[in-house]
Amino acid sequence: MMTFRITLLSGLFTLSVLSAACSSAQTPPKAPPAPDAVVGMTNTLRFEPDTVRVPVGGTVEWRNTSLLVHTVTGDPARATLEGSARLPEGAEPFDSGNLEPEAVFRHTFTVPGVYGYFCIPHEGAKMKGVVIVSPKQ
Ligand SMILES: [Cu+2]
Repeated sequence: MMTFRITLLSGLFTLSVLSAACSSAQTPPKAPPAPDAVVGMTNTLRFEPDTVRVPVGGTVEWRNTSLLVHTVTGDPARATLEGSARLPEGAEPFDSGNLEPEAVFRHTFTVPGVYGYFCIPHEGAKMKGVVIVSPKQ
C-alpha cells in the first residue's frame, strides 16, 4: 500500500514537471517592441506616409515595400540638394545604407524636433520624408 502511494505521488510529480516544461516550450520567443510609426518605401519613389509623428524616445520603422533599393538618410552632409535633410540641434545623423526590397530599418529618436531625411539614389526625384519628434509632456 505504501509503495503504491509513493509511486502515485512520484507519477503526479513527473506529470506536473512535464506540463511545466511543455507550457514554457509553448511560450513564443520575445518579439522586439512594436515601432511607434511605420513608413513604407514605394516603387513610385515616395516614403509613405511622408510625415510621421512620434514621442521622444520613439522608434520609426521603415519597410522597403518596393522592388527598388532605397536608403533612409537623415544626414545633411550626405545631401547634394538644399533641403534634402535637416536635424534638430544636438541630434546625431543617421543612415540606413542600401535597403534591398523587403529590408527593414529602425531608428530611435532621442532628441525632440523636426527631422528631414531623404533617399540617396532618389534624392533628385525628391524622395524625402519628415519625422516630428515631440518632447515629453
Ligand atoms: Cu529611393
